Amino acid sequence: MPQEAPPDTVEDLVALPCVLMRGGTSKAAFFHAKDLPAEPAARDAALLAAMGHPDARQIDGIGGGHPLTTKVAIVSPSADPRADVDYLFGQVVATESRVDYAPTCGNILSAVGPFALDEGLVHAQEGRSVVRIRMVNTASYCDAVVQTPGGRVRYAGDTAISGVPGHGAPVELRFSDILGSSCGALLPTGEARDRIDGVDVTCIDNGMPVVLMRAADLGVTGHETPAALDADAGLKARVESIRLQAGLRMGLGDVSARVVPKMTLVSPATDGGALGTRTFIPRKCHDAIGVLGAVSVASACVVPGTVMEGLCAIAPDPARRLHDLSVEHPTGEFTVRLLMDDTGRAIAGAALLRTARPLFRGQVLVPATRPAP
Ligand code: NQM
Repeated sequence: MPQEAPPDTVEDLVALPCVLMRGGTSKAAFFHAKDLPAEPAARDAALLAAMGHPDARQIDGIGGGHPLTTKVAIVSPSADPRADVDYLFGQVVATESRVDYAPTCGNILSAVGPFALDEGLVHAQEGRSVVRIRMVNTASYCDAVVQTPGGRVRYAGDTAISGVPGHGAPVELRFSDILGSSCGALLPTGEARDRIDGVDVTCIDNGMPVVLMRAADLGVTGHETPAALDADAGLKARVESIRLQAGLRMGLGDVSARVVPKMTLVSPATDGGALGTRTFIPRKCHDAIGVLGAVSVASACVVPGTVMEGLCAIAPDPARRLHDLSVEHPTGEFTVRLLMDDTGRAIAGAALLRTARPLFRGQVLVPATRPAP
C-alpha cells in the first residue's frame, strides 16, 4: 500500500505549524511569529485562509463560525526587558476578510503562558512558573502564573470556570498597568457618565474599552438569553448607534469597522453576584463575558458616579484595598479581583483565574494559490 505523503509535501498547500488552544471561554489558533510571513498583508492573508473566509460558517478553514472561536494568537520571544514573550492577538472577522488587531483578548491571554512553556519559549520552574507577557495590541503587561509541577505544564486540576465544562489547572492572570489600555484614560470621555441618544452610559477602559448601559434604559431586563438579544434588531440598532458615538467620544475614532468598544448591558444581580451583564462583542451577544471586558465592567463598580451607582450590590468604599466582584453573565459568573491603591480610591491592579489547554497540535494547511483578500 502506498504511503500517504506528509502534509508539508503537498505541493499546492502551505503547512503552517499551529496549536489550537482553548483559553478561558474562547478558542484560538496559536502561531509562532517566526512561522508566519513577516509582511503584514501576507500574514493576514495566511491567517484568513487558515481560519476560513469569507464564509460565515468558515467551512474551508478551522475557525468555528463565531467570534469567540475565530481568534488567532501570534507569540514570539520578547525584546522588552519587562516581558518574556510578546503576544499579538488578532480577531478574525471572516465575513469581512479582515483581521482586527485593535483589541487584545484576555481569554486567549490565559493560554499564552502554557503555550510559551510547552513550546520552550520560557523555561518552566519547579511547582509554578510566572510568564511575563507583553500584550502587543495594547502595549500593556500581564503576569501569568502557570502550574508546572516537575517542570511541565499541568492542565488537569480542580478549577472550574463558568461557560466551560469540567475542571482544569488554574492560570492566574495578574494585571498592573491596564488602565486606559486603548484610550489613554480609565474614563476616556473625562466623565463617569455621558448621555448618548437619550441613554446614560459609562465609557470605561481598564484593559478593554467598554460602554456600560443600564438594560432597563433600553427597555430590556438584561436577563434575556444571548439568542433573544441577538434576535432583537431594534435593540441592536440602538446599541450600535450609541457605540459609534461613544467610539468618537472615547478617542477611538470611527469604530464602524472595529470590534471595540464592547457594549455591556448592566442589571441588578440575580444570583448573589455584584451585577448582571449581557455584552455585545460588539454586534453579537457574548455567551459569557470577555476577561478584560469583565475587568472594565467591574472597575465601573468602584468609580463614583457611573451608571453602576445604585445598581451594583457593592458600593465604592475607600476603606477597602481589595474588592472581589462577581460579574454575572449568561452562563454563570466571573470573579474579578480589583486591588486599590493606598487611598482606596484609585485602581492599582486586577487579578483573576482562568483555565486553558491545547486542543490540537499540528499544521494548518493553507491553499498556496488563494488570492489575498
Ligand atoms: O475582553 C470576547 C473573549 C473576548 C475578549 C470579546 C476577552 C476580553 O471572551 O479580554 O476575553 O470581547 O470579543 O474571549
